Amino acid sequence: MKIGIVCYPTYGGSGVIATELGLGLARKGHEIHFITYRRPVRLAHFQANVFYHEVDSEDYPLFEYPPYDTALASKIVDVVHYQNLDILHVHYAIPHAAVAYSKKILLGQGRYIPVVTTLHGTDITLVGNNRAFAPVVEFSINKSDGVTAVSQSLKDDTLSLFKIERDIRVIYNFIDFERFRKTNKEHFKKIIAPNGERIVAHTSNFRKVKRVEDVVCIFKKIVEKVPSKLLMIGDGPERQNCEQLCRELGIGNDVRFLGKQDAIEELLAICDLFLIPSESESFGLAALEAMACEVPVISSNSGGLPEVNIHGVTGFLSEVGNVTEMAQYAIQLLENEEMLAQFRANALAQAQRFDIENILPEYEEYYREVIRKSVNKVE
Ligand code: GMT
Repeated sequence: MKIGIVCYPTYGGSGVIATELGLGLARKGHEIHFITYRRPVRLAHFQANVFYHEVDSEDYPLFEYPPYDTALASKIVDVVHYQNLDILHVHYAIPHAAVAYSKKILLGQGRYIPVVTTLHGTDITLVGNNRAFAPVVEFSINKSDGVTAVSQSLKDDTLSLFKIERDIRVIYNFIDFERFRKTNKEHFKKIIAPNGERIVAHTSNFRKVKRVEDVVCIFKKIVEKVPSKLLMIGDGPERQNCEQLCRELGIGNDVRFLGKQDAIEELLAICDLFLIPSESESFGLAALEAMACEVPVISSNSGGLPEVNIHGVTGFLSEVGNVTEMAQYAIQLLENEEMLAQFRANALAQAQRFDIENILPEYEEYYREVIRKSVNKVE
């Protein structure tokens, strides 16, 4: 198939999933066309049947905001037409509602392009916080030929927030074990934890919703009982406050802020525990990445996290904000070598359920189904 992928190209999970999906499909022989305003972070190397089309929405002195949606719609029309795509896969209803324009324009040219939209969460929670976006998100979902959600919880939230006229297929996020697996990085470990301390990690884009200050508060309680180090991986709006809090709590020397990292798997390989206390999380790809590297997870129980992290098996889950309980669970695990080893094995086994090798065929099958149903469609 010739597949166009429209995504948000940043370090966020949706961009990662869109890119890895495209690369995986390309390995299986499909021709993949990424359409986005910047090269996606994980699209680093040349691959024969992968193409990248940059959306160029230059600033124009007359306009206060660059007209990104218009530029995107035009680029989609161009790529679908000249590359003769079979299907478009759009990651996020917002900001990619512009796809609806492209469909109409192409229809005027006698071309029906089927569109699959994958919901990743933030577009849905955005509407939860601001109803002003609801009509556009609802329209994008209802006008798609196929809609997928990355967890059952996100599907349920979408159905309760919007008037949805079509079926939503749950296709879970996935992990590539070629890359995410436990490898021997003892030399890193010696630098970060020279006295054999436990290593705890958190990865995110440091948005408010990630509750990074909870990560610090949990760690403060951990380090009082178990000699440990905390790796804070990623960057974003809350990083500064978080660093300040570490200083105020007197744990600055035990916490390393590493910023955005490309080879996260090399850091996860030396970790004993992963913390993700998010306020809302449609899936929690970061938790899955940790589990694939045999790292148990202490998380909140929000959104899709309970579908990934299994309480008492791969880690523990608590109510959002219950840092005391999360710290107790963490200490319980870190102090018990046997239990930790069992949870590590369980985390890996659970992550294997989300192996890219199992999930890619689900997308391929779904594309075929959507294309089949779109034949002879005129609206
Ligand atoms: O969580 C973020 O801030 C990033 C966001 C994104 O758009 O990349 O992540 C969302 O999509 C990921 C991939 O499907 C999920 O693993 C995250 O749980 C989801 N984030 C939220 O729902 C807040």
